[in-house]
Amino acid sequence: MIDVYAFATPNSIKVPIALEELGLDYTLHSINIMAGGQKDPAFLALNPNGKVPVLIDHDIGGDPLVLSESAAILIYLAEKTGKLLPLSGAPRARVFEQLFFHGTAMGPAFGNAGYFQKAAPEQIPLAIARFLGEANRVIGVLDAQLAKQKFVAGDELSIADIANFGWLWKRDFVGVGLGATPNLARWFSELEVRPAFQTAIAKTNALSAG
Ligand SMILES: N[C@@H](CCC(=O)N[C@@H](CS)C(=O)NCC(=O)O)C(=O)O
Repeated sequence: MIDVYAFATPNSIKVPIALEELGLDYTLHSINIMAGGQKDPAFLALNPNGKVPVLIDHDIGGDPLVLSESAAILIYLAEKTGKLLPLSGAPRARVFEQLFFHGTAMGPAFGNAGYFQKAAPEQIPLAIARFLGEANRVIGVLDAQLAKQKFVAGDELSIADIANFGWLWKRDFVGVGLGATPNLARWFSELEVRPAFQTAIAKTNALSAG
């Protein structure tokens, strides 16, 4: 049995997408980060960092595994199933390359671009220019990558695609479009119609509906 604590956010949705692609059963629990649910003591006991997503795997023999950090969760699920991550060598290194690029380049750029435009208590033009510029630069890098191959790390769907999809799914919050990145637009439209992605999007959106 797998439990996932999440909300309709870019980092949360990666986990249900991976679980749907992998065909694993799970139960989704809503942590309303707009109402401070991520700071409740019960949730902080699961993730002292106070952020979604968190996954609990009860079926590992002994104590359940309580895991935070979306990229770590994606790697865990890929290794548990032997799917969405090549087992060795260059193909595996390429997936990690793209996963770390996502975590260190896209994640901070998109998160800060959205924050400084939509959530910050004051408008700081330099901060907006810096992070929005970086967000657009990052999608240009991905666009060039996707001109050469079907998926971000090669010719097979991997956890690196799932990681990048989350923030692009929420690109309106960031103020980023896909009009100038046709290869990234092609990749996004191919992913979002996959049945597993459709199911995960519906289930994740429902977390914020209540
Ligand atoms: N590095 C973390 C980032 C998680 C994160 O930033 N989660 C956001 C939602 S996408 C959150 O919980 N925000 C609430 C807060 O920061 O208080 C991951 O990849 O899981």
